[in-house]
Amino acid sequence: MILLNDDFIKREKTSINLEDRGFQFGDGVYEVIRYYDKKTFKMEEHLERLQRSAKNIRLQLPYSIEKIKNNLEKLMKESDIKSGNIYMQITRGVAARIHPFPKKAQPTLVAYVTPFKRPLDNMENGVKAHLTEDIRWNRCDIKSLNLLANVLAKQEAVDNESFESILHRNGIVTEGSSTNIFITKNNVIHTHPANNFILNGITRLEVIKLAKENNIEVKEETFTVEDLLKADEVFLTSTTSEVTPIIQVDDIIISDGIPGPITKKLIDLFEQLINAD
Ligand code: DCS
Repeated sequence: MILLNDDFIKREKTSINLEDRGFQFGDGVYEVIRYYDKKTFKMEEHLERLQRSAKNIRLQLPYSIEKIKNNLEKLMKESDIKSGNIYMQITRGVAARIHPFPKKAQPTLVAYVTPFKRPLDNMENGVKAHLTEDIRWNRCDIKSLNLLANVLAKQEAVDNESFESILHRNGIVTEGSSTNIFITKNNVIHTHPANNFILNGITRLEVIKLAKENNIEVKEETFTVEDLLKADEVFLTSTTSEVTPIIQVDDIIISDGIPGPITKKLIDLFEQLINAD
């Protein structure tokens, strides 16, 4: 089943209208929401961000947040996938292809679930990352469907046998192609502040909260590529990657190539949060 606007329909019966502005312009916003054992994780926070993203691109949501939430819960409950991701996107709808907002188009909401296993191996052993330039626009805080620069960066990671690309703007580390990046130095966590240069990840916010509750100092301040390469520990966060240690950035080995103590502690705390929620 997929959710198309307010209807639950069979996946085989879905088709994309070739004049949907999501398809032609990437004119829309999206969210990826995790669920574990048929329980959604931080659904409200994701929906609040969806509202903010929509407002920022001047897109009126077609339904109330309450209605969207209930429909997503139903989609998840009725699926035979026990643990997975809910993917949802809302576009500015179907209209003849002209750049300005169409006068009559109704937004198109599409959502479906996909199976997803927790990346336990990566979390335990850590992953390799690749450094590349952040060539995105200046509104990375909007979870927009336009992901071309992110796709190019992720492919560069794959080409370099890495799990993720770490992006930098003029030597300042912003985030990953689909993750937030953290470093630790002398027991203090550093991560880019939540401004227009990064997506303020839901996982990022939870990890900052967990760290502070456990008396680990967090500085939401910019840091440089040099700081990254000299860090004690590096890790990334996202809905699908949770907290994943980074043990190598290109040729530079981080924390002797094994996940460090602060990262491990946060992995444990995050796991407790999943189980408690
Ligand atoms: N930064 C970017 C650019 C992202 O695309 C994402 C999420 C994050 C950070 C982390 O945010 P969350 O903690 O809220 O997930 N990317 C989603 C995606 O496109 N696939 O999985 C998650």
